[in-house]
Amino acid sequence: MEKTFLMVKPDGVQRNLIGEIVSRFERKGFQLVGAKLMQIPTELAQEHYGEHKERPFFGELVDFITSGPVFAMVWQGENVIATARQMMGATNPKDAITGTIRGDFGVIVGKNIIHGSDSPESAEREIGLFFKGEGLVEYKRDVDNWIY
Ligand code: DAT
Ligand code: MG
Repeated sequence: MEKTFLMVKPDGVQRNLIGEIVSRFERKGFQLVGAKLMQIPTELAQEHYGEHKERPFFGELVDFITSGPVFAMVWQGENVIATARQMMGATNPKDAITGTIRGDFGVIVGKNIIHGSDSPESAEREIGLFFKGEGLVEYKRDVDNWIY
C-alpha cells in the first residue's frame, strides 16, 4: 500500500492544529502507521529541504522548520501521496482553496502549516530521513473493508 510522509510544521503545532490535521486524514480513510513529536536538528532540515538549497528563502525555511517541535507522520492508503497534497492545498495559502488545510488555516507561504511528500520518490526519501531504522507499525483495520 502506498505511503507518504506528512508533517505538521512548527506553526501548526503552536496553533494546536495537530488534532485537526490528524482527524482530517483519519476521517478520509487513510491509516496512520508512524508518528512522533520531534525537534528537527539543523542538518536534518537542510537535508529534507535539499532541493531548495539554492533558493533565496532556504535559510528562512530551515530556521522556521527548526524553530519549534513538529509532528512527523507516515500515512498509508491508495493514492495517499497525491490525495494528501490535494487535502493540504496550494503551497501559498493565499492560493489554497477553502476546505484544504492551508486554505482553512494558513495566511502566508512561509507559515503554511503542513508538509507533504510530492511524489513516490520523495515519500520514500523523506520516510527514510525521519523514521530511519524505527520501523513503521503495520496493523489490520476491519474498517478497511468499508473503505476499499
Ligand atoms: P510544498 O511545501 O507545497 O511542497 P515547496 O516544496 O515548493 O512547497 O516549498 C517548500 C516550502 O518552502 C513551502 O512549504 C514553503 C516554503 N516556500 C516555498 N516557496 C516559497 C517562497 N517563494 N517564499 C518563501 N517560502 C517559500
Ligand atoms: Mg515540497
